[in-house]
Amino acid sequence: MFHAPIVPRARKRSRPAEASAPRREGVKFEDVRLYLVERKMGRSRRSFLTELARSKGFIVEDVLSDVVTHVVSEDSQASSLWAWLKGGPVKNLPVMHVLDISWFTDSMREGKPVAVETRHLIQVSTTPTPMSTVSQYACQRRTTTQNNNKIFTDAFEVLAESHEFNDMEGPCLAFRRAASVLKSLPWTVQNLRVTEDLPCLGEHSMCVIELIASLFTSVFGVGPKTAEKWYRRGLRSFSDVLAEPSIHLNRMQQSGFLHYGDISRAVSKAEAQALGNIIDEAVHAITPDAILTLTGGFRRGKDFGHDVDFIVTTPQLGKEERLLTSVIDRLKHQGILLYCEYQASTFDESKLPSHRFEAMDHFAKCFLILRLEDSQVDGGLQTAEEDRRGWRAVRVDLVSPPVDRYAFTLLGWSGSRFERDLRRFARMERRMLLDNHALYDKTKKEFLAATTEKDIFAHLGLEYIEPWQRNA
Ligand code: DCT
Ligand code: MG
Repeated sequence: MFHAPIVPRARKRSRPAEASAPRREGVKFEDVRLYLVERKMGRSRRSFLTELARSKGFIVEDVLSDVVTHVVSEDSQASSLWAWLKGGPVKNLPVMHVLDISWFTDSMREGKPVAVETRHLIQVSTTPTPMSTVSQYACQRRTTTQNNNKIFTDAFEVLAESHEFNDMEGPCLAFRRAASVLKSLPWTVQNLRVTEDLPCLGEHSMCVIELIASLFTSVFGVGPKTAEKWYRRGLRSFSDVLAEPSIHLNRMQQSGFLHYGDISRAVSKAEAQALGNIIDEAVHAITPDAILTLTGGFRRGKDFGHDVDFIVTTPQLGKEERLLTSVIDRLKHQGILLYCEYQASTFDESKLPSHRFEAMDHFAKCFLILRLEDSQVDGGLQTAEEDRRGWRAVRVDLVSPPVDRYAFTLLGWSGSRFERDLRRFARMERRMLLDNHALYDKTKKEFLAATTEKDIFAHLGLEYIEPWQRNA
């Protein structure tokens, strides 16, 4: 599973390397993940409080993300804090506690996370959210020189000038007004969702925002941070990036640019089937009784996907990792391996399941780009008319869990939001922890075994739901 979507959408997985993972030794409260808001608190006080909390066994995340459970802020004005939070990337804000420093100090004093009381909560007043109160009139907005949305306002102003040059007053004024609204925001627009309530943003402005927000992240191997860095350096197109001598693309990004056209195009069911045949041949040439299962969107019955996901394992517990590396070698010798990133297993069966939706599982896996020939696909490739190459690049993910974890991986990798809610249901309704590795019952303090997905649903006291009914 990779980061280059067909259409701009949230990255499939955040790489642990990109988010500075908090230290893990001495952690006492697995379920509580703090995030200290630096604004108003200041950097040095924030790092002091971070060290203090970690020394008491708390997990403190360096970056605000969906894994955070408790956001702690000091002296922030509720409305601007909430505006900033809602303008950010987190989707789980509704289930996060947004707390005053008093909760933090109470918890430090007690040496454990104290129960959240009303006095701890930073609540935005019952008036409409700050976004909907942004006036359409500049004379009712406070706009400092701190422009948090220069990325977008630069583009709007260029478009306004070009329309002015062509005597198109209407669009010119529209882009100027849109730029003016974004300049007044105390936070940076991260995606279209947060702009829905803003005034003066018409359809064209929204398109520009979406284009810019996803300009570079649609390249395989380029995340939001790199995209932002390139944009801030004035780069506006792929050719700008490729022509810029100071930019050194890593292997992943090189492949992303090299195969951009192919891997930005949807993969059809027939192409997925053809890839299944290729992987099946490779797997069973190495281990005749190996287990190969199609997962991801195609298992849920989707007709198209942005990649093809498989589970590859072996009935002999512990041999799965060697099987994966042998499959990779075989694909390489067949001359169809265009790119490979292999991640060895870091699975630790003593660790409790993590409820972090975005956490990558610890099983051995590989992210591939494979060359798929037209002749291998029933009905031929999904390529553009003028494309006469006779092949296309396709992204394929392979994950290799130990066979006793197969059911959990199959459930997890069959995915979509359904899986996230299954984990949330387990945690909130059953005091159980579920992830791609295991199911743990916190009441009985034991792991629950499962050889099929149905076993897991039964442990959770849920009616079994077929994969094609999980397109939540
Ligand atoms: N997954 C996971 N852990 C993550 C992210 C995803 O276990 N941190 C699972 C959920 C779905 C599965 O991996 C495949 O991921 P995607 O290919 O991104 O999802 P998809 O449903 O297959 O989407 P698409 O059809 O676009 O490939
Ligand atoms: Mg997929």
